[in-house]
Amino acid sequence: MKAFIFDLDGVITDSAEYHYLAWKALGEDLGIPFDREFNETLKGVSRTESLERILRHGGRENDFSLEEKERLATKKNEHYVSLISKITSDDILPGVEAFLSELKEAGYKIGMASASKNAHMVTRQLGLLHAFDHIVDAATVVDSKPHPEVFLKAAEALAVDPKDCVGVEDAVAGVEAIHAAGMFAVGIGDPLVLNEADIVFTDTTGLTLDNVLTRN
Ligand code: B16
Ligand code: MG
Repeated sequence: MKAFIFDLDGVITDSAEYHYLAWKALGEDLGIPFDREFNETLKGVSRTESLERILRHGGRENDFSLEEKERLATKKNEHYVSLISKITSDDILPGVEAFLSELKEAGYKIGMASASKNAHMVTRQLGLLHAFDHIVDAATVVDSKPHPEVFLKAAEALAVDPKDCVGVEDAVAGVEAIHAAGMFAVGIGDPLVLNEADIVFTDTTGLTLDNVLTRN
């Protein structure tokens, strides 16, 4: 293995929680309440596709014009940005900084593959921009996860063959994208939900080079 490529939301920081709160508030405004179980199906999914899934979930998929849907997505994003504007390095998930340092010292390339258009902003807020050799976010990607494009672009920017990359993800769609890119998949979360991953750690404290390489 020569490179590690990380998802952002739910892996580096718990912004997945803020996405959930912002979508939930919008859903409630639209009379579409939903729970954490449904929210699992939104993780790693782009903003527009997430909105489509929520509208379908509430049987309201034909109730809004394209412009109205754009307004709804913007409203959610403004709420999300206001929630994450308060995050700091204290919001980096436990074990992540130590793991990033361990990888850097061991000479691995480090990339980010995020479906979020806010990835640079969130990473800057966390004080982690310097820790990544390259960040690919949704702004430069045509096909969202589970399509492999975002992981393949990160590998290309790092000049590493995808088969020599480890992808780290908290979302089912993300694990699928890692495998479709031909990479080794590390899941963070519930092993029953992320059962397609090659290794699953229930949380980020399991992330050490030893733990990953001995199971690889
Ligand atoms: P934005 P990741 C994803 O980021 C989130 O998991 C997903 O819930 C969100 O809808 C998506 O980014 C789009 O985010 O609205 O900020 O562009 O997990 O791939 O880092
Ligand atoms: Mg994620």
